[in-house]
Amino acid sequence: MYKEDTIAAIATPVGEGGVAIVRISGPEAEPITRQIFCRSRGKNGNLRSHTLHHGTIRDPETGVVLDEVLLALMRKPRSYTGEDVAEVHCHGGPYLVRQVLRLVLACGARPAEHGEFTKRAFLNGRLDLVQAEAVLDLIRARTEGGMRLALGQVRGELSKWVGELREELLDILVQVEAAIDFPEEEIELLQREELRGKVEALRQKIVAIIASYEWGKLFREGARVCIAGRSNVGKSSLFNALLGEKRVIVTPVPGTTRDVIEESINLGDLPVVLWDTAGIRATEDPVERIGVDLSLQRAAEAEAVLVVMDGSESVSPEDRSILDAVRGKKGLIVVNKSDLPLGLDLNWVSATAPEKSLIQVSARDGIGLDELKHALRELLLDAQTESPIVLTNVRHKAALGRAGTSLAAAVRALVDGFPSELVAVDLQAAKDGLEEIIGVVSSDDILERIFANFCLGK
Ligand SMILES: Nc1nc2c(ncn2[C@@H]2O[C@H](COP(=O)(O)OP(=O)(O)OP(=O)(O)O)[C@@H](O)[C@H]2O)c(=O)[nH]1
Ligand SMILES: [Mg+2]
Repeated sequence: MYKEDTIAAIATPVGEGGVAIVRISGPEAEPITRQIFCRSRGKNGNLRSHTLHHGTIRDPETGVVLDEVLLALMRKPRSYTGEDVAEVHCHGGPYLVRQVLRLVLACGARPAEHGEFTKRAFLNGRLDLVQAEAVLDLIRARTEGGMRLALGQVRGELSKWVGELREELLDILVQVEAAIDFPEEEIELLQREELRGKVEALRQKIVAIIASYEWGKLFREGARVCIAGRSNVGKSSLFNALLGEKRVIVTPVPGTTRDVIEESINLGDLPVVLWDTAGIRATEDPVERIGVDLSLQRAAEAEAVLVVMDGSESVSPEDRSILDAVRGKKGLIVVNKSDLPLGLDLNWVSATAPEKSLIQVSARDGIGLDELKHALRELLLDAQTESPIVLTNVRHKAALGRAGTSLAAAVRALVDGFPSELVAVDLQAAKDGLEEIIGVVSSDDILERIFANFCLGK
């Protein structure tokens, strides 16, 4: 499984802070700590587990005191990793905490690899694979929504669901395998029909959860929204207004924005990655032309586009070509400069892009922005049904996809009257897919890949 050595890392972010934590895990965690820690009252004696001890860290070689610290000792198995864990809470100076770590390593610990603490927690059965991965999502969550989803998975909601599905599948598998072991009990027609119903019901459940992935992904990674339109209509002004700060340059000169600028905003609990782009127009300038190509490319990639039009001017050929380019794409028409007299034929716009709602705003005066944000959120979450269990991880989605495909094959084998052995093979494959998710079966390289994404000290 893994080498039972003792690992250590700084568990808090680099930089100055109130406290910084050096985390140590493994059989030598306590002996190493005892070499460098000195309890403030008397001798170290029996350091109680799951208790904070006040004292100093000193270099055992020179006797020099490095810092005044709190030490938390958590003896196995009730610790994050399931091994003996010690955490030294020292003052949060980057130099200081590195010195403490240096001492710990000098006393025999090895620097931990990315995610190694969480990997050990998994290998020791403290967490299953879904929960371990969700720890990473929790750390990375940027909004309430993302955090809620991750926390649900850390607590094991998805694992429980997959576990129940696996149990149901095992029940079915037992029936099918009985028919293999006792050929005279080859599955009866009636039983086949009953089994088919059960397998199909399982498959439906999986399909429904796979559909929740898109929804979960929006919350985890943020929805990508591209602001597009011809030059000078106020795209950058709108970008700044939505952001609430003067992030990009705004000028009356057409062709101000040349590159794609990216920033994050939250629409309630939904994180959004917002792109400001170069105005789309025919241009001889090679730099600007690259920008224009990029705008169109990003508009195609995004989950939704905000097509900005200048409400004070009539429709131009560029406006037409942009509306054409994003036809069929999820989006809104943002008619900007509502503080100026209306010069745009709104009826024409609605008739030309009937699938996109039209919203009038003034980026300059901040009018209509709340309505725009509300409509954008609705649009992004449209048709994405909230399900009790939400998939957020592409690995889980792929494994469930494989399980679903195998179940579909099993249904077909049952309908076509194939021998029980063949039905069992498909069911077994579906079971493997489910077990891969929670890590009942997992290969080393899958684990490597998963934990490499973690930070050091986690
Ligand atoms: N009156 C009025 N002027 C606006 C509004 N929004 C933007 N403008 C003006 O329109 C001009 C162009 O604004 P930008 O935000 O730079 O437009 P853009 O679409 O990003 O332009 P490019 O980057 O060149 O494609 C500037 O002079 C802005 O001050 C608005 O709501 N009302
Ligand atoms: Mg601009």
